[in-house]
Amino acid sequence: MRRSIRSLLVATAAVALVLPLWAAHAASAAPPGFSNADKDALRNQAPRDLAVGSAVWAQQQLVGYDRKAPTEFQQVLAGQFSSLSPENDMKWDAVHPAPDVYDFTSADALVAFAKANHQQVRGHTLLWHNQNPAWVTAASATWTCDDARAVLEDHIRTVVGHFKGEIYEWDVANEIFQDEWDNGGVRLRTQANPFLKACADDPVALLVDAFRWAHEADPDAVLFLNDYNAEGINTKTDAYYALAQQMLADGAPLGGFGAQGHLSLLYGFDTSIQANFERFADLGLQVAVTEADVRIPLLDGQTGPTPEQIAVQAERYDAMLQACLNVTACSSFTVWGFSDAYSWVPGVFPGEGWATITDEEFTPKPAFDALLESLRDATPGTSPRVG
Ligand code: 9MR
Repeated sequence: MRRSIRSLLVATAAVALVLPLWAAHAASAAPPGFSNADKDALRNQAPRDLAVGSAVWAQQQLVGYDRKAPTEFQQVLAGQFSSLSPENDMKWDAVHPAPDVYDFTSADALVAFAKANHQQVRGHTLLWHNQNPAWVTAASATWTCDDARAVLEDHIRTVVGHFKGEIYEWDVANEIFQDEWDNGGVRLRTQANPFLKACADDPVALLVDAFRWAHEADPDAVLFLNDYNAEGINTKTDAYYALAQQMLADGAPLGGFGAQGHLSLLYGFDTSIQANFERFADLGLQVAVTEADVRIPLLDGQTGPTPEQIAVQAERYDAMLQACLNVTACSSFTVWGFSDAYSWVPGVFPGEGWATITDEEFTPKPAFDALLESLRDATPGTSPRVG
């Protein structure tokens, strides 16, 4: 019978009752009921220099966190992962709801949870065409490039400055290239992104400055470009490769390239991900898998995935992790939520789902087992990177 995280929680809780005092002290970093020394935790099997993360929507899951009474979700999040990404809590609409108002309530809750559980935080995101507050959309209609620059600079300096020292990697620019199938093909989003639009005459200069502002606000954070459909070598990643070279030549403190890793079994898997990572690493950049999930088409009348779909899902997750493990410059591997209970997928892709590594009750799927095994094989016997 397959092991479930729920049964592990119960088992560790029982062991905790008979732990001697010295052991209780050693285990105090973990929330009650879940030991971070658990051999079956992803974070404990990862190589020391690889963060293994999950996205979490802190406003929904972490506000009000009580270390002494964590929810089951919080116990798994703390026990399995060494890194957290704010699914929505650091986006413009969350932290900057009005021109002169910054609200870090739920983002601070995420950072506090991460600290309490010896986790790192990946910041997400500072420049994007989605989830901008209404005031940005309205004001941008009449922005000059100088106006846009002033608004973006204030935002970046304030947000990155607020979290100075707390964030190891920031997705500074997210999804700034269109796709091949978009009107105009692969090119910078100088229409959909209000900041790039206002500065369409020289969007790269704006990007260089955005990275510079972020770097000045927190010199220790590694600053990333991040996008979907950016796993393999394709026209979009070719454009990123050229942009990265240009930004570096222009002196931008660009430090990393993130492939989100939102895959679907409706499409094939591009096996050039490792080669893609290697070419960015050769520029001196870190690379990362930042938002992995693998959604499964569930046809009408299909109550769950077929065994074959489940196996292919595990292979795809594992292929992304393998590419990361095989490239020394890969610094983090993050899943975009670990449970189907809270996945963004069904709401956005009707007819697709089952995209994460545990089911709605946090029972590990074969994809979870595949990741754990690969981490274990990569570095047998290592201990957590953080904590
Ligand atoms: O998972 C996020 C979901 O809760 C939001 O509704 C959505 C809004 O755009 O954003 C999702 O996260 C996205 C991430 O920020 C950037 N890459 C794609 C992710 C999935 O859409």
